[in-house]
Amino acid sequence: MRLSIITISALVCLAGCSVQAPTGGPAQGAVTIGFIVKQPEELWFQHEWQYAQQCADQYGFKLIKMGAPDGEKVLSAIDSLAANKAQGFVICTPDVRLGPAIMAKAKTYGMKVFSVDDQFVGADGQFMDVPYMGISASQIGRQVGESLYAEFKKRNWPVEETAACAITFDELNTVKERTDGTFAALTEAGFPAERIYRGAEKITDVPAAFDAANIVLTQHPEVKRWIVFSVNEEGVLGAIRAMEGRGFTSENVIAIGIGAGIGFMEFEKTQPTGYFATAVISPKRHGFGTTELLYKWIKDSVEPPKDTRTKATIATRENYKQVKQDLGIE
Ligand code: FCA
Repeated sequence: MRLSIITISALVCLAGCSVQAPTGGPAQGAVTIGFIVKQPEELWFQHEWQYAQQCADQYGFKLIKMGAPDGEKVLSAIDSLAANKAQGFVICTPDVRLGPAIMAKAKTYGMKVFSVDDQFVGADGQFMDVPYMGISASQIGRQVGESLYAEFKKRNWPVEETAACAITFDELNTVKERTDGTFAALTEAGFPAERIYRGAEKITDVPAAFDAANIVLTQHPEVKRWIVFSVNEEGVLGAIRAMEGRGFTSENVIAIGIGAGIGFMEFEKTQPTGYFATAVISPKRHGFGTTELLYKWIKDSVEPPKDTRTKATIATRENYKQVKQDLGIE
């Protein structure tokens, strides 16, 4: 499931690689912006880049996209951006506790910083006062729970044969809030809390979710029907693949992810899988929107809003094309 390093480097200038500045440096008044992401192999982040590039093309500034999966790569990415005369960057950090180090380095170069998806946490454990755009995580998690419960009821599944598999990653607040929200909505609707089994993943990707789900499945061979939720689409997909490996199909799995990539690919398959719906969030708002706010901050000194939360729309195989069109995503 992981893309090879060659594929990744073809997609992205990994942190530390040098980007040639135009001869003589950027023209007077020219703007250069970086867009650093923690997991460049994840579709969500590739889509954020795609929309950030649309913004750069529309306004005519230079965009440098970089993948930085750890702290060292983040810091060298910022050095590389400085060498390319970037005035600022948008970042989804690989670790929210890097916030103070990132801000300190950006300050030495006089760069502006806009955080996206994952919010910086300071040494005191509080969220940092840095412009941020993220999803309305608890609310979206709840939407997932309500939709899962509605489908469970619609199918008339006997509760004693059904359990929920939650693939979680509690180290990161924005994703913990999602699975906590789903748990709350399911239990408030009447699903028994003791039938929700958690599998903690080591990182938020498909192979890690696959491993976490296999542990849950091994522990609960008695379960005949599964409800599945997680922090993102990858978490749900890993669980579905693990379930398929044990003979579960769309007939006995109801899974809902959060994202705007892999879920659509599941819907495009002729044979339905357990992937029942996606809470569609917008990589356009996060990619284009953050980059545009940062550009205006650099160019026209327009201060961006401090905290922006975006919403989700639940889409199934039946209506996902319309939902994508409504959100203006390709
Ligand atoms: C976090 C998750 C990603 C994506 C993003 C909006 O960064 O790790 O998968 O859901 O929030």
